[in-house]
Amino acid sequence: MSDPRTIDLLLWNSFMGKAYSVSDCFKENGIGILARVCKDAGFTVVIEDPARIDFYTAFTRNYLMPKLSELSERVFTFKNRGDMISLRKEWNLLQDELTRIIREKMEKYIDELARKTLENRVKVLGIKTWLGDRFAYSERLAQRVRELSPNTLVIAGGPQVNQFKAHALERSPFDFCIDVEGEVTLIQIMNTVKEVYSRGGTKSDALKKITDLAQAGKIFNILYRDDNGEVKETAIKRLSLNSKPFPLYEKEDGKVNIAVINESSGCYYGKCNFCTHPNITGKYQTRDIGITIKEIRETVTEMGTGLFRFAGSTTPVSLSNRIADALLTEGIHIEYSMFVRAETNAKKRMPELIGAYERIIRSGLKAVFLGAETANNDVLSEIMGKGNSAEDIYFTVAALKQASYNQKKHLDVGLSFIYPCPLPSGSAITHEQILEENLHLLQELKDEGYKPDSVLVTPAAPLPGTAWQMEPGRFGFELPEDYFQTVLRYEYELTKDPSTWPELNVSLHGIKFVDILKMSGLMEKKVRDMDYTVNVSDEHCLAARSAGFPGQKGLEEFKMKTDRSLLTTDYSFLADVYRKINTHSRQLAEKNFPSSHRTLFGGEKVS
Ligand code: B12
Ligand code: SF4
Repeated sequence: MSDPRTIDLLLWNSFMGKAYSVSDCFKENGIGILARVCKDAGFTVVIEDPARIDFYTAFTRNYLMPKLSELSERVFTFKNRGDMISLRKEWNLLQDELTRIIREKMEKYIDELARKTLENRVKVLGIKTWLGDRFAYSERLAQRVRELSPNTLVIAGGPQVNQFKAHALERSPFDFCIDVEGEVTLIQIMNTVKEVYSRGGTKSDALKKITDLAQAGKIFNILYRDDNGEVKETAIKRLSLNSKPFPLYEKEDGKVNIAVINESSGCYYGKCNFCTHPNITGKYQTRDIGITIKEIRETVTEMGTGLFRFAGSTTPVSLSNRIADALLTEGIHIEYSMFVRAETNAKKRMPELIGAYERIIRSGLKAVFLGAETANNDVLSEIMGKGNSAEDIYFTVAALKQASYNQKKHLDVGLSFIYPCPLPSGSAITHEQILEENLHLLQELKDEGYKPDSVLVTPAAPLPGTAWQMEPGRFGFELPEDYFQTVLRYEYELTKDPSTWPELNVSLHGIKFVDILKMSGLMEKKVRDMDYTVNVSDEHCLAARSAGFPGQKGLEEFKMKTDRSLLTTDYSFLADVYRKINTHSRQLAEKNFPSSHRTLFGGEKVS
């Protein structure tokens, strides 16, 4: 007897009850790819993606908004220190109350989603997990679905699973997790479930069948529990990037029209001791330029999208140069941003690098982001394993900036530092010295006319699967027993003073977590005092410029207003920004059509 369940897969992009960052609402390429393969395989798929500004606005609305807005006006423009202390206190109390309200809303939302799962007889609930609260709510939904819709199989995947692997399943109520990429494994599971249910089987039959297949090594990329309840993982196998399908986006999906393109996956260097990207993406791959261009072209013509973000952890200049050539040759007009890495021997290679970056900028590159980490060469090699030097960082930034001056096109360059960071054991290097050297590099870049547009400072954190986490002693970290399980759900309370954040029992060279945060804050303040803009990433620069915020002043205004929007939950500014970005993205796309064919993507004729 065939099973009457109506939805094969409900795919939920996990969310935390409020907006987290400007980029939340960008087009969801990961979910788009999964939707494509499931539909191609004949399954009915429903996507529940709350990361849309209309949804956020309606969902998060709360009575504290006017008060938070009024207070934020004063918090952001405070004049005297005495006032600040009492303002902060009031602000933190309001934030606590907001947390309570959001939690209540989320409980209700999760309950409704679980009921929807039951009513629609969803066979498989797939959750794209993210960090912090979003992971905790993913667990909450899985638990509620178990209670209300016990026949639904719950599978988690996405960045947090990719990062934490077995730890993401160990104490979580998911039935299975899928690591690294979902397309093949999810379809295999869906087919197994379909087959079991069509024979009149139950969820426990499906669980057993999938576990048996996993134990026999017949399913790759799956995290499962063996007969003793121990979490096991099968071998990782990835699709070649060339055969990875293009995402299937719904039209008018309420998202921001910035699309992510898989021009490469992971990092060609992949040896930094602190970096989790290789662990998340698996083996580095580049995609055939022709396929990348095809995806860009299709996204431009079918979705009316002209803004892009490359997905590679570090797009090598050789690859971006070839993509630029193809874009220029084919006359495709887009704007995009990406991650880059400081080039080795950058000083010697300046003319070559400037030439390459000029071409890339001409093809539409608007913003890049690169990790400097530190300006001290011993730390770069012994601690970071970065494979380049402070000189490389300086000359890569200089080449990027010089290329943009030569082209008379602005390029936003974001530079990030890890401070405080581990120090080589037995060396006389101090944190103060590192701070000074970092600031000196920034001063030099500024004095020589190569000032980066944004500087990010993050404290050192041993992320899962990195050398820092696997050999904490070597790098001066002390980590608690339950480190993974704590960090898995740890929410950075961005709305609050770090001194009020929940304690994390981690130390670096004996420095406690709260003091690590203070040191990082100190560097950030000093960088700000040098007239640098802080904490704006490349995709945020792309968003700011597309929404019409020019120059340093524009970027500062954008940052301040988006922060306030996020902190007060008054999303009117974000909604306005998104409208402008979408108009800009559409106008860029329209440049690619002959004027007689230009239509607004709502269907209205432009000319
Ligand atoms: C491009 C990128 C972005 C883009 C696009 C994000 C997106 N749509 O996925 C932008 C710039 C918008 C972005 C924003 C953010 N990002 Co980002 N991003 C990346 C980057 C560089 C590549 C991601 C990517 O496109 N991969 C390719 C696609 C196809 O993979 P995918 O989306 O993960 O989906 C595949 C698998 O994960 C799996 N899968 C996904 N979902 C599901 C669900 C199920 C049920 C299953 C079975 C499988 C499955 O199958 C998919 C298809 O292969 C990664 C780092 C890296 N190199 O991986 C960081 C990364 C994913 N981002 C990260 C973060 C923190 C963020 C932000 C929270 C940053 C911020 N403060 O704003 C936001 C959150 C955005 C949001 N939607 O809420 C972290 C995630 C950490 C974590 N554990 O959660 C990463 C790992 C970087 C890092 N810091 O280490 N990001
Ligand atoms: S930090 Fe950058 S260069 Fe180093 S491995 Fe990670 S992505 Fe690659």
